[in-house]
Amino acid sequence: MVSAWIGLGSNMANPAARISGAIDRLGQEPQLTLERVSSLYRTAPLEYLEQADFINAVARVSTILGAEQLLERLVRIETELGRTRNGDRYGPRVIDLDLLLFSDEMHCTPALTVPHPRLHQRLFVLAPLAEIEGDMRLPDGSNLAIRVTACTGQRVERMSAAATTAAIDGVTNGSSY
Ligand code: A4P
Ligand code: MG
Repeated sequence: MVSAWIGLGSNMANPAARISGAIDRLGQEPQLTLERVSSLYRTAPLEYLEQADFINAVARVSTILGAEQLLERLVRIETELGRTRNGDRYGPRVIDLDLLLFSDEMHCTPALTVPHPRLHQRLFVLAPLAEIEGDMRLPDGSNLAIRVTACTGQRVERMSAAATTAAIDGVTNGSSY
């Protein structure tokens, strides 16, 4: 069994409900055990800025699958949950499941790069990861807590349990969702 960390993101069609549904779906996947899940975070878009805020979260699973098998499962679950790949790279998406870390492996093939290549500079990933893992050491030897403090100017808001429930139920306080 190894531990793996999955980043979840959505900014279309009730993203909080999408993330919550994807977490439930991960919990049902054979050969995977869902171990920890972060809060949901409302985050400003990075890369392609002209799009709605995202909801992001991170989950830790344990699995007997290999890294590439796990990625195949994630892609299958994305498709099942309505992801299509005809939009812009980095553009709006119904659900994105990224394999952030697979044990402490460093792995780079055309199909899969772990750690996820943009993990280190993205607070929307680092903040929920730090919530569930504290100051873990990343496979390159860097310290997660230090990486978090190095990410400045990125709007990332942890949602309370009440705000999460309201967002899942579609009560959004006038936001753009
Ligand atoms: N791939 C290689 N390594 C991995 C990995 N570790 N995890 C390959 C997942 N996929 C990996 O992915 C493109 C290709 O990367 C796949 O063929 C896969 O085999 P994709 O999911 O089809 O496309 P994508 O999601 O558009 O690309 P990517 O690279 O995952 O995009 P990002 O980097 O996730 O950026 N702003 C905020 N606030 N929150 C967000 O969640 N997300 C993005 C998307 C941009 N801005 C954002 C957010
Ligand atoms: Mg992706």
